[in-house]
Amino acid sequence: MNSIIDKQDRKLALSHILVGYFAFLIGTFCGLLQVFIRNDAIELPNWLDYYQILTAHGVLLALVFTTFFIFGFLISGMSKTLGTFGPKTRGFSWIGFYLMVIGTTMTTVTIISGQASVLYTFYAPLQASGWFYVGLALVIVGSWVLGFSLIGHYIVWKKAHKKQLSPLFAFMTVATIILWVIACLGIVVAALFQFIPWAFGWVETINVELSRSLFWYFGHPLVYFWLLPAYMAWYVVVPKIIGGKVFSDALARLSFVLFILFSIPVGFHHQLTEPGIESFWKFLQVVLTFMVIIPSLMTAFSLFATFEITGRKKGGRGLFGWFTKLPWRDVRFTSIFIAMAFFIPGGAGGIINASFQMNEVIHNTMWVVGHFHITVGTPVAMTFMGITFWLIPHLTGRKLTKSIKKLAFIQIITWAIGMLLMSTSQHILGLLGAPRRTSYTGYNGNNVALEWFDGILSNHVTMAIGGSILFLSAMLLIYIVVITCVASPKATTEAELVEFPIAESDPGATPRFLENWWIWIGICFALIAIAYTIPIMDMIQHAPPGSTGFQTW
Ligand code: HAS
Repeated sequence: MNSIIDKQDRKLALSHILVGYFAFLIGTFCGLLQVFIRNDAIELPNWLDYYQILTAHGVLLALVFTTFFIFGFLISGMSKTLGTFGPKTRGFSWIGFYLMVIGTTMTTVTIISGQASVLYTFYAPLQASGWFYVGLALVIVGSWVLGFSLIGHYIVWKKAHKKQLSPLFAFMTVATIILWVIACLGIVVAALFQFIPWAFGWVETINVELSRSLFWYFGHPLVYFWLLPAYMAWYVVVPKIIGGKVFSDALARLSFVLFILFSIPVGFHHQLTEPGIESFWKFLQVVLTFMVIIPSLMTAFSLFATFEITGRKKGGRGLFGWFTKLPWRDVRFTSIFIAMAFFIPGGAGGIINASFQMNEVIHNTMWVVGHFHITVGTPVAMTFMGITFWLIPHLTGRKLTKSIKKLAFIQIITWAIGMLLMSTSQHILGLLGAPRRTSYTGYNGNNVALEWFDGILSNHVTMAIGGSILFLSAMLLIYIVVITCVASPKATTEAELVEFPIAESDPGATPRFLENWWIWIGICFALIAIAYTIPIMDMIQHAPPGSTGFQTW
């Protein structure tokens, strides 16, 4: 294992992370505008509209920031645990990076120029410029090139270490990339054979139900592509930070295998209220959704066990004495612990969403917006922040200074407060019936709608206060990123170098077949075939006339 990552690999990783944070900067500013627009508190210039901002917010944060940051983290960890990249791996990784940058730029230009106010789920029959879809396809292709170059690095290591289980970080990276590549098949087929020909006018109409189903075939595993790198930090980095070790190497690997199997054949749980899909297939995919909850619950169990064992080793007595022994003054731990804590209600909300009857109540309401701000917006994003505090200094060879640690604490506390206010009010608004994806409207003075704005601390005002605190916290984070990148003092000795924490994990009792990827890929495709073949065939064979494109902006 490298003590310090090779300079060339650090440059590659840092480039990804900085592009990710540039997208984060623009995306969070859009978020601030949104909460004020929804309160009718600001008037936009006529060349800009709410749906343009909302599209930019979703694409730049949910698709761009996450993808670039994730690859920056995976590149660092793979170089750390498997050794320096060979020239081929590094060369292909740079190609993947530039493809993603070009694709992101194309997509962002179409949004800013008002040709793609279709939101990040780009539901047809809303039709964006064809270059929007080409740009997204390039981001996906670039991420595949990156993914395969990391798998290439893994294969080189495996050849040199026959019969050995790979280090846990590398195993989890490969599992995440397998999940990502299989999940992207849906969106690549939709983009290449539906959206791009339709948007460029080569075909008149689009099969809307099919395009949405292919999107959600991709859209739900997309959330695990976000979550699994966070879980990698939870499983492999946090135990090292708290002075412990991985609770169970086998459980950690099994949980990632279960995500490969169950995270894809569940997309219909985003379409439970949609006609055109028979109830049986929705029901089957809801059952599979509840299967995909299991690896998350296994993770929760494993984390609690890690904390308790480590806390007791440090002298924690009684039922909860171990809790006080955890390193609360270490922002690298506390940030990620808060992220985990948010995932308890976030995950519980997911279970409500997936319950057929309850989905009828919350679908397309602000409840869902509240859900994803305490899933991707905090467990994932705040874990990425917790990683950032040490990863950027590690990659730049700069110190993690006391002042930065203090600012980092302020940043995570303000993020947690802002998110608590904003997400809670969004959940309540959803239960009161407030729809998502709408700009400000009083519905002609309708009493029910006016209730959403009732009182000084109405849910909308609370959402705006929470959103404003989040924005300030985000700006503080950007300041921390810039300072740790270019201004913090350089480490002059080995001891001053910020480590990349990797916990010890004992694979002694781990069954070797867990690393036989072809078994898991085969079962994954079998489950996908069972869950999707007949309903997708039905959507094609009994396709309605299809829709031309609409630009409602
Ligand atoms: Fe979700 C909608 C169901 C997880 C993100 N979800 C969304 C959307 C996004 C999103 C972005 O069934 C909106 C998409 C759109 O724009 O329309 N979601 C689930 C389910 C899970 C789930 C069942 N979602 C996530 C994750 C996300 C994410 C993770 C991002 C990272 N979601 C849905 C459904 C919809 C939906 C429907 C569609 C709603 C609609 O109708 O539109 C499960 O994976 C959740 C399992 C997790 C748990 C929690 C386990 C707890 C853990 C933390 C333990 C912490 C510890 C630390 C131990 C059951 C692992 C110590 C803590 C202490 C406090 C001591």
